[in-house]
Amino acid sequence: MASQIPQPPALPFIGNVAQLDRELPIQGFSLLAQQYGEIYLLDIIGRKTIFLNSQELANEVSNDVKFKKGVVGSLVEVRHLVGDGLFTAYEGEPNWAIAHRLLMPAFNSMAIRGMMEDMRDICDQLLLKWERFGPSYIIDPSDDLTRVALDTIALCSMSYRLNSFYTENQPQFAAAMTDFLKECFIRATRPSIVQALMSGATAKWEEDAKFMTDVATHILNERRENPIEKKDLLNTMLYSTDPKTGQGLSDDAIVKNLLTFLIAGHETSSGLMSFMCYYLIKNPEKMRKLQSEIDEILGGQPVQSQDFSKMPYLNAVIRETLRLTPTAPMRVVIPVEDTHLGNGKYFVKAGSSLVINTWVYQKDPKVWGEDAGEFRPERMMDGKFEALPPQAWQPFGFGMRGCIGRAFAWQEVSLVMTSILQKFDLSFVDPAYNLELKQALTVKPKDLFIRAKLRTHSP
Ligand code: MNH
Repeated sequence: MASQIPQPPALPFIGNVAQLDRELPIQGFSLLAQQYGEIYLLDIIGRKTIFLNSQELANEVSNDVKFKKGVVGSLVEVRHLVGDGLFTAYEGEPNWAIAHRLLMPAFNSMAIRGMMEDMRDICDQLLLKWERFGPSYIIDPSDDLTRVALDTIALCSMSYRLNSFYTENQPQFAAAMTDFLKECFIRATRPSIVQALMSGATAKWEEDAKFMTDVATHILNERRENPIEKKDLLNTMLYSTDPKTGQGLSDDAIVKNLLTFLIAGHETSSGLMSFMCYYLIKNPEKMRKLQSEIDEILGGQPVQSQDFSKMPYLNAVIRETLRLTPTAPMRVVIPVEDTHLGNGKYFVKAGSSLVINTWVYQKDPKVWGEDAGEFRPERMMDGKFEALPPQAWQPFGFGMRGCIGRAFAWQEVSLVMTSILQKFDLSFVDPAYNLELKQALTVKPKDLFIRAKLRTHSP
C-alpha cells in the first residue's frame, strides 16, 4: 500500500522555508526527523525535497543504476569555480568519466603511501607549533587543523607550499577558498530576488574564484616549463591518458580538478580531526586507550604507513567519529525513473531530490541500539564493523560518485592524530564544554578551544 510522505505544515508561496534552520540546517533537519520519522518532504520555495533518515532507506537508494548523484544547492554554486570537475560534475558530463578513470590509480592505497613523507612534513609543522607555543597556549583546533589539511592537499596534489603555518592570518589562497565556499553556501539559501541585490558579495565571490583559478593555472604552466620527476596528482593529470579513450585532460580540466581536490580534501578532513579531538578529550579513558595503543606499536618512534594496520583502536575511533559527526553530512540522489521507496510504500517521481541525511541516519537506533548517540569506538572493531547492515556507515558516500580521496584522508588523519597523541595530552580550555556545531559546506565544532601539553611519561 502506498502511503503519503509526511510533510510538516507548509505556508503558501514559501512552503516549509520557515522550518529551515539557516545557521545550522542539519539541526533543523534532525528535529524534523525526530518528529516525522524515516522520511519527510519539505517544500523549499516550490522545490520539493525528500529527506531519508533511516539505514533501510539510505541502503535502498544506494544504487548506481536506479539513482544518479544530485548536484543541487550549494554544489551548483561551487561549479562556478570547478565546473565539471570530479566532485560537481553532473551525471553524464564526459570529463567526469575521463578524470575518474585517469585519477583512480593515483588515489589507490599504494600511491597514497608514497605521499606519507609530504604529509609528515606538514604534520611536523603543527607539532612544532603546539610544542613551541607551550601548554598554556589556547588552540583553535579547527583553525590549525585546516592549515594542516589545506597545506597537505596542496603539497601532495601539486607540490605547492601554501605555508599556512608561517602567517598569522590565513594566507591569501586559503582565505579566498574559505570566503568562496562560505558564499556558495549562503547563495544557495538566498531567495533569487535577494540574491540579485547582493552585487557586492557576488563581485567578491567572483574575484575569489578568479584568484584561485589564476594560482592553479600559474602552477600548471610553471610545471609544464619546469617538469619534475615526482608522482604528484598534477603530474598524473599532465602525463597520463584515459585507458579507455586514450584521451588526456585539457588544461582547463586539470585546473578544475586541482581546485576540486583542495575544496573536497580540506574541510572534511580538518573537521574530522577536530571532532576527534573533541570526543577524545570528552572521553579521557578512550584517549588513554588510544595513547596506549600508539605507545605500544610505535615504541616512541615516528609512525610509518605500515603501522596503521596494527592499530585497530585508531581505526575504530576514526570510524566512530565519522559515524556520529560525518563532516559531509548529507548527499543527494535523483531517481532516474518514477519509483517506490520503503518496500513499495512511498512513491517518488523521477528527477526529484532525495537527500540522504547521513548525519541523522548513521545514528539510527534500529542499527546502533539505544546508545546510538554515544561515542563508543568499541562498536567499530572485533568484527562488529564488518557485520553491520549494508550502508549503515557511509561517511564517504557511495558507488561511482563516492569519495575518491578516502585512502588519502584516512592516512592523513591517522598520521596527524597519532602524532599529536603520541606527543601531547589534550584538554578543554573550558572543562564544561559541550559540543556545538557550525555548518557551511561541511560541519565543524563551534567554539572548541583546547590546550596541548607535552606528555611527561611519553616513551
Ligand atoms: Mn571526499 C566525494 C566525504 C576527503 C575528494 N567525499 C565525496 C563524497 C563524500 C565525501 C560524502 C560524496 C559526495 C556526494 O555524493 O555528493 N571526503 C569525504 C570525507 C572526507 C573526504 C568525509 C574526509 C574525512 N575527499 C577527501 C579528500 C579528497 C576528496 C582528502 C581529495 C584529496 N571527495 C573527493 C572527490 C569527490 C569526493 C574528488 C567526488 C568524487 C566523484 O564524484 O567522482
